Amino acid sequence: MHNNIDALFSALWQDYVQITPSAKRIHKLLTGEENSPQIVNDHVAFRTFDLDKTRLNHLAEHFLALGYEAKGDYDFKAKKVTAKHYEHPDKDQPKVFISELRLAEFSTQTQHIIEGLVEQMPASIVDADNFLYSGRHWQLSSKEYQSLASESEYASWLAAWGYRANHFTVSVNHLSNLTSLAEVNTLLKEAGFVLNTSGGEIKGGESVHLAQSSTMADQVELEFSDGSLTIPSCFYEFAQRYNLPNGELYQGFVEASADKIFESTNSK
Ligand code: OOG
Ligand code: NI
Repeated sequence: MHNNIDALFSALWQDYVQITPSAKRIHKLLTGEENSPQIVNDHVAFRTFDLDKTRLNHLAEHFLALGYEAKGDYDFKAKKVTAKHYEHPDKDQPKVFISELRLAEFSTQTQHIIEGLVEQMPASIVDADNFLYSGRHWQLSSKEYQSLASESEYASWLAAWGYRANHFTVSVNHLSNLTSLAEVNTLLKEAGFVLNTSGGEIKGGESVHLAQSSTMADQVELEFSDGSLTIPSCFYEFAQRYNLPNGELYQGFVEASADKIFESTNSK
């Protein structure tokens, strides 16, 4: 496991931008060319399957070892997903959102395909330093990919891309030249980026202490065992947080909004 937070997030970012070219362009757009202030990440998100070898807790271990603490628990009934978020005592570090797909709630065909993928993966790999940006550890055919996608686009995304950051999230509160999420969205749309409009362009808002928006994932050509397909890779998210009545900035997530953010990797 990594013993350095900055090294881990820097490796995650390098892996992420390789398959998410728009994230690099958006990063430039938001910081400007001159005197670019640093982008602060609100959070980074990961996905996994809830099989013994790969469950959420194995991913979380990497962050617990770096001093992160478990905070919120979330349940997405329709998506058949459970999630947790983690925070570091140093509030300048990004939060981490990890979710897992509940296989038992899927058809036997989907369960069978996913068990077959995870079987190919050595158990010890989840402890490796680079596990969180190691990609997929299995052979996958485009037929299997499409079969999974017909039941769950979360499942097909994870089968195709494996273990890596699913998205990074810009903290709008920390931007110096833009003061609201609506302004960020306008800038993105003017530059030609496509936003996720499921549940509205802005999910949540001041009333739930968190406003979020995201791009639709980039489309990237990926090699399968029987040829290649152009499929959604990763997306970029933007989050603006508001104070709680006690004056502290809200640090959690909002289930109804997150439910729609998941759809940023849908193919349409
Ligand atoms: C996670 C979606 C939820 C948020 O900020 O609410 C989320 C995912 O797509 O894996 O990131
Ligand atoms: Ni997110």
